Amino acid sequence: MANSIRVASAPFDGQKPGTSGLRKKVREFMQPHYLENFVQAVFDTIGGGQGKRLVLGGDGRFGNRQAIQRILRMACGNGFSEVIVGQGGILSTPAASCLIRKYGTDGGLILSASHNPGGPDEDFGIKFNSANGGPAPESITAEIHRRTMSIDGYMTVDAPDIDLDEVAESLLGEMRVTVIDSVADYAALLESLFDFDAIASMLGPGRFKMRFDAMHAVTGPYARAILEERLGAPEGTVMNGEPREDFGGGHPDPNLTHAAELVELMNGDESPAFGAASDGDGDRNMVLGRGGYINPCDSLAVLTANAHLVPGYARLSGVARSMPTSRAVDRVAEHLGIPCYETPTGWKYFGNLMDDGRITLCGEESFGTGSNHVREKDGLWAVLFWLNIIAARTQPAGAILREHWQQYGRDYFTRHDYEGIDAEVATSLMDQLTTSLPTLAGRTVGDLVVETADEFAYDDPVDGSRSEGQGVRIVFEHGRRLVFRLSGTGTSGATLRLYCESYERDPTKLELDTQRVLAPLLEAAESLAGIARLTGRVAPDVIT
Ligand code: G16
Repeated sequence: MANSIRVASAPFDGQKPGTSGLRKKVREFMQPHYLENFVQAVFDTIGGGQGKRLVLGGDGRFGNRQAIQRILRMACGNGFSEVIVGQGGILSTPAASCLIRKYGTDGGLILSASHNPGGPDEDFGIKFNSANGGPAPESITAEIHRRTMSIDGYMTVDAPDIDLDEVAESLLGEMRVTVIDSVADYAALLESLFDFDAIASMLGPGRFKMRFDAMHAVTGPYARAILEERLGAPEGTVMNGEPREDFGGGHPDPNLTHAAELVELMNGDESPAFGAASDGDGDRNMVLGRGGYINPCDSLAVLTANAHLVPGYARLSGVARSMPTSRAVDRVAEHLGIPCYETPTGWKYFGNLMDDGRITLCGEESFGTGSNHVREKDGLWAVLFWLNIIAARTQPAGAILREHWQQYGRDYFTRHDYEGIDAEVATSLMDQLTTSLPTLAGRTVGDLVVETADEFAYDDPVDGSRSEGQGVRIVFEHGRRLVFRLSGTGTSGATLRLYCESYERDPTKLELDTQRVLAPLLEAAESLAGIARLTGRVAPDVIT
């Protein structure tokens, strides 16, 4: 019997959850009591742990296993009745969401800094998902933060480590610890949504060739089990499939810059027909056809337009996208006669809409696509959705995309990221921009005339809550649009994101170079915001 112990501690500054949980440098997390204070704040916020049940797992990054052991002891010290842990401490974010829902727990803790790099000098993170399986809403994260500012101790027990490697049940004091297969429940859920027979007959040896880049992150075991073992894709379809604590030294962000190995393969002479990659914790996805990358905004639109071909999605109640995401999906929703919601950046804003039955599919420009099967975005789900459509239409991904543009027109879209800029400079840039907003309408910038300029605020139609300061929008004639916002997921300095889009209907202009098409808008962004002038940066660090 392990007796609860109270350990005294003092508050740390800055334990404010960002867009997706608390993300900090590992060294910051390694300070004594740092992790415990945050976890205790979570437990206090949900009304204590007495008799409650929790899902626990992470993306396997440096610090994952130790953190799980410490949280298990704390859960016991706080009176939880059961913690369900992924084998080896591994759970992808969508798999954790699936388990919370399936086993009806009171929530879950996911240890991940998502697409941020891992290792002793890199990033760690922790996020709390509520009983619906989704990221805690702002009202809860704000309360967690408030609690961290006054915390003076946490509850734990003195007990040895639990064996995380065997699927088994054991007791820690009176608390049951259930180590569960990390993949099985999630794989079964996906199998219930897609036409696995059609996908399997397409993926069989000697047929359609694809590659999935797990980037040495959490999806390796999931992708191997589903794509290779269940769907029969040849061994080797999954590349970089061994999860590593430092993601093999890479940056597990599935975009054109960081998934360069896959991008090169897809552009090569003998390229596979389809390529995909996922991120650190398995919720993001990037998909590529032969020779071409499919922008996440377009991907959401194509999935919506073709959902009727997928068994689990015969009927859509509605769709949603984050505000900076292009309006490609809006056009499909209009055509289908279903509502399309515009939310702030952050998956947490989709949760209410899904719980209320208002939307079935949703997505973001930041390589996130998902549905109401869980309450997180889901990388492998998106890959299977694409494979299901390709199998049903017997057409390659690139052809499906081109036909989509012919029908709906194309929303050219790019995002330019300026990373690690001085936080004060970034704030003052945004302040200057915000201050100028009332004067912008009607102003000519280069050849473009500003129609509207405002700061995005969101009123949640389900619970009536309001979220302000969610990005600056400047809309020019013909719906051309610039959006500026500061990232809520970085861990050093500030990251400025500039989103840029322009709609094209002319069928002869649908396959032009994105950066060239958007160059006049990008120039307007520079003259309005003075990024180079204020930050000294002449080019973005990442372009997607
Ligand atoms: C998180 C959120 C996403 C968001 C992304 C980028 O993704 O869940 O909703 O779009 O961060 O956010 P920001 O622009 O504030 O950096 P992930 O995959 O990092 O958990």
